Amino acid sequence: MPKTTAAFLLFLKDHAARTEQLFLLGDIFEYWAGDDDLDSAYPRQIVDALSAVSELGVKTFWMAGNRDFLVGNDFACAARATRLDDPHTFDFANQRYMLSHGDQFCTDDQAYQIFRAQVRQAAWQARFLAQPLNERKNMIADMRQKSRLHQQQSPMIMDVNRDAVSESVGAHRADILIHGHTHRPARHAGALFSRYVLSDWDFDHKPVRGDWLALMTDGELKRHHAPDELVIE
Ligand SMILES: [Mn+2]
Repeated sequence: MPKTTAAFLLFLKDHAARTEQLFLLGDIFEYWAGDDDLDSAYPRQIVDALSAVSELGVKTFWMAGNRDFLVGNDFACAARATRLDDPHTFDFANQRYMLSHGDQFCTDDQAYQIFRAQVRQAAWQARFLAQPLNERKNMIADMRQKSRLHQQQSPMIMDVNRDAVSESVGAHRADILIHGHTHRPARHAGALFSRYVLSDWDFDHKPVRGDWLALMTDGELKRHHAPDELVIE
């Protein structure tokens, strides 16, 4: 998705570069075959852009998504990013924030949760990463093909399970949860906590979309929707 990539690179250069801290919450890559793929053109382009942001003094944090969960230490070093666990919490302006990719809350999709538990095991990852890079890419292409077929049969991406969210937010005593993954951008204000859902990014297809949240020094949390300057016609 060349226009989406261009929009992301502009976002890094023109917006992320002006902040103090940048939190990326997963699925920046469509897939990640392993850190030995860092020298391929596309990963290299993104890693160099992230590294350039860090060089400007922006502290960069990386959380894995369900597509790029194989990102490892070599990637983090090259991108000059600090890897975060999912979820990650921090306190700011009297609020406790909880950041997550979001897929772990989609507990109604039981088949997916079984798959997720399997591929997040160290042993599974070690076995997978022991395959030659080209074979890994073939396996991923095969899995993505199957996933596309599955999505054509049941096109709705599952939403989060509200009970799973409440339980996790309660356990972390968070006031504000921020996540993506579900492609359902919204702000859900509840009695106990608020939940901000980020959009997916797509500048190659209509409707163009790609948002981010800016946490200001006074504690205001401001959403930016795919600004025009990132859209290439
Ligand atoms: Mn995802």
